Amino acid sequence: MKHLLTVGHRFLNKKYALFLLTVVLFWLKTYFVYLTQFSLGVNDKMQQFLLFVNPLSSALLFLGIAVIFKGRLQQSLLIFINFILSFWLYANVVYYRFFNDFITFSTMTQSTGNAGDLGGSVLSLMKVYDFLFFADTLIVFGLVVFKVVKPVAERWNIRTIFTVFVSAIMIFIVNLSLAETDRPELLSRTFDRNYIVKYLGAYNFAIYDTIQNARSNAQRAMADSSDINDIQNFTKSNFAEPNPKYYAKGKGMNVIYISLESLQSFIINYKMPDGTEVTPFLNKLTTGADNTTYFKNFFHQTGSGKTSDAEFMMENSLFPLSQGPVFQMKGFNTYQAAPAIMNQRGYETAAFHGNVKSFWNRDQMYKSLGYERFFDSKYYDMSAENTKNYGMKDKPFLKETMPYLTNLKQPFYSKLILLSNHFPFGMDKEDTTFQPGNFGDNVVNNYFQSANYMDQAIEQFFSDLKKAGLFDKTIVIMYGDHYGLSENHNDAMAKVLGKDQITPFDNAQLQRVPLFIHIPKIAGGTVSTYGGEVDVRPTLMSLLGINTKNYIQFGTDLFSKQHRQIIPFRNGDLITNKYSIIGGVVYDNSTGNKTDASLGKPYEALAKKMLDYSDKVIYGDLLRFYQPKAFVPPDISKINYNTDQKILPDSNYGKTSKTSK
Ligand code: GP9
Ligand code: MN
Repeated sequence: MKHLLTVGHRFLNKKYALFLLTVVLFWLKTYFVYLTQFSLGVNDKMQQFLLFVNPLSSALLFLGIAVIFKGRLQQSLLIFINFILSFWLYANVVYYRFFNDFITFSTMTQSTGNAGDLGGSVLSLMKVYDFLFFADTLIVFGLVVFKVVKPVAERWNIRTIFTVFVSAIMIFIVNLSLAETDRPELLSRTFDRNYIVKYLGAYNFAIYDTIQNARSNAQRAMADSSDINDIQNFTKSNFAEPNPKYYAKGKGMNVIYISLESLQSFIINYKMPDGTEVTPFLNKLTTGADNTTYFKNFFHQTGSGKTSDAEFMMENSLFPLSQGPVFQMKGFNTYQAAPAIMNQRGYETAAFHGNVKSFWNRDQMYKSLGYERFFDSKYYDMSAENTKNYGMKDKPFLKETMPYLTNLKQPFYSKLILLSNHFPFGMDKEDTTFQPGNFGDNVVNNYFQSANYMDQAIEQFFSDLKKAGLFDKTIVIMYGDHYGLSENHNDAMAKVLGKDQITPFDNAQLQRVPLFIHIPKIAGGTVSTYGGEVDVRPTLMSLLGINTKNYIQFGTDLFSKQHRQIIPFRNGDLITNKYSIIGGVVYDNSTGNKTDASLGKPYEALAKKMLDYSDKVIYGDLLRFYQPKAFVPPDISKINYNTDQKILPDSNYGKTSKTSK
């Protein structure tokens, strides 16, 4: 025993020992905390490996600072740095216990309620055993204070110090490249804060978040209140006067948006080779059933923020960004979004989505958009049979949403985001009897099955709305958020569409997504007006009888006679009712053939102006300088999705028939 102690003692007094011991203890502690304190959704061997490795580079990088110095200072710095890092990790643990999320720069500095929410409850979130989060700090502290380890008198050799930092950087680079292989575009798109922590660690996440935040603040600081003037003139002069046939026809009614995950228009009225329809219910709506209008020339305009970009356009009539998801990058801007507009007119506002609230930074952005309530996965039965990839399958999701919906104060403005028709579209056997396609590509084949499932889910939902007595006093807007089948599947898509190949022109046409608008008492049918996601907010506002002439918006009312049929995309392409301008080449829509490039010029100039102005609004956070008359921005500090939302599912729902129908 005594011998062992001497050996240990001798080892600890080697020049590099205390540093190495601190690094290893800290590394293992962090890994243990990841495993036990956060639910990071680690689901493959690579992710397991990265979770284990990722604390190492941070440990070497930060603790490495200590070894630039010698003697007692080196020891004190090791303890101090270890303490700061441990404290940061512990702060995240406590924050996570309450918010199920990680601390970000903005939640700390902005008075948006989050940090305030914690306030007095911090103590109640702390547990007796929490000192263990500092176990490594305490061990190293003990070794130093009780002089088990003596200070190293001589300075480390420069090359060794260098090696420490180079190893930290090398390990980080390998970590990042493996992470990007497992999850492409991790840093440029973020997805969910959980993902960055899972792949790169809590410390790297803090660095990443600080850089993003600094960049955002710099863009904002450069903006000036006069920057909004030209933009205001532009949007005002491009305002499309509402069509009296539709204006205010939905005044005072409820609103339900349904985001149809990855649904493309080609599937509407498509028949499988044996003649089976894929979406029989939606097909019926295209004939005007249920007072529904179908827009067959409607396009998604999303960028890398996919679903969230679509949501952004629908509610702000601004374009998403060409780089990075606007939900992630500009979640704290001032907006004048539809939920906020309706909320101050007495509407209750609620969003429903069967995935964790932090995905696409929704929990922050929804507050800025003015959503009072956000029902995320916490409110749903996320059992294995109800979920696949990201979260809830559409049928149980819509079923479980109903009793919340019927319990909202009317009129309400709500948004339901479907999820199960998501890449790669494979389904559980028990959920479908629909035969997959046979086009030589499993993703494409399964898409039909999964879209059919969504169609059934919506049919059921429509019937539930009728049973609950909501259907005749609710505007329902359903839209495909973005494409489901990327260009990588064009070989199979050519077979699906009976073409030899998919040309760039065809590909642009495939960006059509369905838009259905159910307006009680208004006759529906299929219309061929061209439009895109930015056009929906002005359309809805007209239906609700709200004049948006003084709002900054880049779309125009789809029902207006003055509606502008131009659809700019974030990759620089654009489509009008006459032309498709793809990679600078102008095609005539009616023939699909190339035509005179000069014909596209005026449209290109207009599209560029729209995108540039929209970017200016977002990067400069310009809406903080301007408020349309009678608009009051949401009071974000009053919105809280974390504690009980004081709403339960309607306990009477389904028991008694609310209608006499
Ligand atoms: C995730 C859901 C799907 O919550 O919105 O995201 P997507 O990949 O379609 O943007
Ligand atoms: Mn989506």
